[in-house]
Amino acid sequence: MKVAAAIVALAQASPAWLVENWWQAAQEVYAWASANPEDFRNAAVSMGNRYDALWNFCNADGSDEVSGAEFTACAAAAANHFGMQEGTKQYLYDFGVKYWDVIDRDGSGGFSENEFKGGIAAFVGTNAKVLLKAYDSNDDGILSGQELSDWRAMFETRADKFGVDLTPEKVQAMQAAWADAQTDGDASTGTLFELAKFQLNVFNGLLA
Ligand SMILES: [Ca+2]
Ligand SMILES: [Ca+2]
Ligand SMILES: [Ca+2]
Repeated sequence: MKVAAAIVALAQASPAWLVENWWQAAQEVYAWASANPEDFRNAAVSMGNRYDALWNFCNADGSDEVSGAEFTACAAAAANHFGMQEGTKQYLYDFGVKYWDVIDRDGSGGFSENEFKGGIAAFVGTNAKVLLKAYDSNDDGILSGQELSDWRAMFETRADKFGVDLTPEKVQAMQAAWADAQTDGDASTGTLFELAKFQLNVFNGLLA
């Protein structure tokens, strides 16, 4: 399932650029979520049941929390499942560790389903911000026109490099994920929220 890795593989994929911008984006998402908890919660909740496959994937024992051990195992399994590279597969895990206390709001030592959703929303939100940093050349906060073409071209290059066979079924599934992610009714643009939702759709689709 290297297709997901190729989607989040980023333009200026020099490790230093990615590390710097990814963690900066994570901080920006955190700062925004802290300042606007209601808006963040609404955005996270509006993604509905698109978390379910990830939740089931991580919640190995089917209890009402993802424990620390389950999360650690799940981050490693996701890295393999999605074909993440060594350099990038650490992100999900490091993100969980670094923001553990923020995500585990009630301090129970595990993630409830709602806490988990908040954490995943922040994670795909961070990836979406990095995509904007990489491709939003006119700096208007959305991807459109040539920017989307550039992203797509980079995706195809990376997919090819990772040995992903972009079958018509996969392309169709991604187009459906993109269409489903639209909240402004305009599939020719990708807002921050749409980019986040698109990734969640892809992850969910690959696991379902
Ligand atoms: Ca908790
Ligand atoms: Ca733009
Ligand atoms: Ca749009």
